[in-house]
Amino acid sequence: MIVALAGGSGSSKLLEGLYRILRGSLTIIANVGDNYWYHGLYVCPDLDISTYALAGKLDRARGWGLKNDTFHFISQLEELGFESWFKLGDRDLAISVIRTNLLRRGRDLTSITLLIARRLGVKARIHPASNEHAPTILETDEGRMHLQEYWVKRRGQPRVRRVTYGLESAEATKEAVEAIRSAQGVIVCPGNPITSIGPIVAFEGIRTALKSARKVVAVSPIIGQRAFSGPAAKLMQELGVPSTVVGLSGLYRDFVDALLIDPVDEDAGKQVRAVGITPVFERITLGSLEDSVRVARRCLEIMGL
Ligand code: FO1
Repeated sequence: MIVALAGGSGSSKLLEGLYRILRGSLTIIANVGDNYWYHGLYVCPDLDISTYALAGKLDRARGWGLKNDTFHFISQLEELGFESWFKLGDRDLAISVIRTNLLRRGRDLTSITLLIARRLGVKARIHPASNEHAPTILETDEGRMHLQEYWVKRRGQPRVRRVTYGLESAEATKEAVEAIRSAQGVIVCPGNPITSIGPIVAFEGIRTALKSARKVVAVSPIIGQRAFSGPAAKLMQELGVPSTVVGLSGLYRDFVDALLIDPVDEDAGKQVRAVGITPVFERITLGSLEDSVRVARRCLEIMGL
């Protein structure tokens, strides 16, 4: 069994390649820091992005939501003068309705996520990092706000001073911790280290399990000493972390053994090695499924698989 830590659309691209190779031998631990209560519904974007990617239903161009979805629900909210900035699609809405109702009936997020994945024909296991609500909150120059409010409503514009992960009232699931403990290897997908991967590895149970995992390989979300998308780079810089593979290595040094880096970042190899991580050079732009499969294979090779 191979475990992948995933969050966001960057991660989903590698998940597609891993799933192609591993099918039922893949377990995903997905970020829950971006889960958001919206019009009484519990929306879990990273659980859904992972599920839809594996089911072949993700809108790849957007990187979230279901392909061929419509937005009548949102249009109606807008017409009624209610909040409509979070563009939850109509089909996507069905998933959130089911999830919210099952939660209200006492089922936990782990079993609900497995049920939805199974109903969509997914053979891999997808586990939320936690069953509890553990929101990623940003302290900004415009006040405290949830990640979705910062990212989607405010387009990542406020200046960020601090990020917290809601760890006081939440812990990692036993399924997530056990999956890492018994895995042949763990892959950290190319997600934003602050908002996608950070909230997963912040759970003590997960971090401890990662430190004794057989082998942990990460794929950099940063290419060419620049971060993947504008707000992500801005966020890292405002938190005092250079948005480079060297900055990333500093964040991952406790638990990652090897880091896949694009050859354009060859100069950073020495500094990555200096923090105790082995740099592995590989083209990591995941434009096509072939790219995703090639990078996924490389990760497994590094693990000796
Ligand atoms: N991202 C956007 O940029 N705008 C949206 O309106 C939006 C709606 C949305 C609805 C459901 C869902 O599962 C994800 C959605 N996302 C949207 C993506 C989401 O905000 C983030 O990309 C993730 O939370 C980070 O992984």
